[in-house]
Amino acid sequence: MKLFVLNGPNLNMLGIREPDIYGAQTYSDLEKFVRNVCEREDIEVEVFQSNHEGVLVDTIQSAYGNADGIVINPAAYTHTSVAILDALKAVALPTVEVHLSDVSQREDFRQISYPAMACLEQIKGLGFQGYEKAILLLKEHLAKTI
Ligand code: CA2
Repeated sequence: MKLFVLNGPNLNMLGIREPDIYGAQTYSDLEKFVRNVCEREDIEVEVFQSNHEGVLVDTIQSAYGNADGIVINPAAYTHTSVAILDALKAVALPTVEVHLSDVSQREDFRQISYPAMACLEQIKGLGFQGYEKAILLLKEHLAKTI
């Protein structure tokens, strides 16, 4: 079983500012956390981060034939990107959307998620644990379908 874990713009800045919203840990801590969970669960993983919408679309497309599922935190593109939604629909892989913060309790502009329309579930407000929950959810889902 292989997963792609994709992170969108500014998540590489984690731990540098706004620790009250996103926590004090860094992006490198997040990557380590995801790798540890996947190793424990015997899942192969590739972890990506990009600040560029087109690169995220290219990476989603490259999951086709190369991964069984996708965990994605599209960051700010969550609220704007029909291109990311279309890419997820195009590859049609089981996908879970994750947000570190509870976007439902934040500004109005964060209340829409385009990618969520192509996702099994949206997990929000659990910090790094949200990625673990998403990985376990995909593992369970794929065990029934592969
Ligand atoms: O809660 C999340 O995981 C978000 O996807 C994070 C995005 C935000 O635009 C989404 O609405 C919710 C922001 C990414 C990280 O932004 C930083 C800003 C300042 C310092 C460090 C990271």
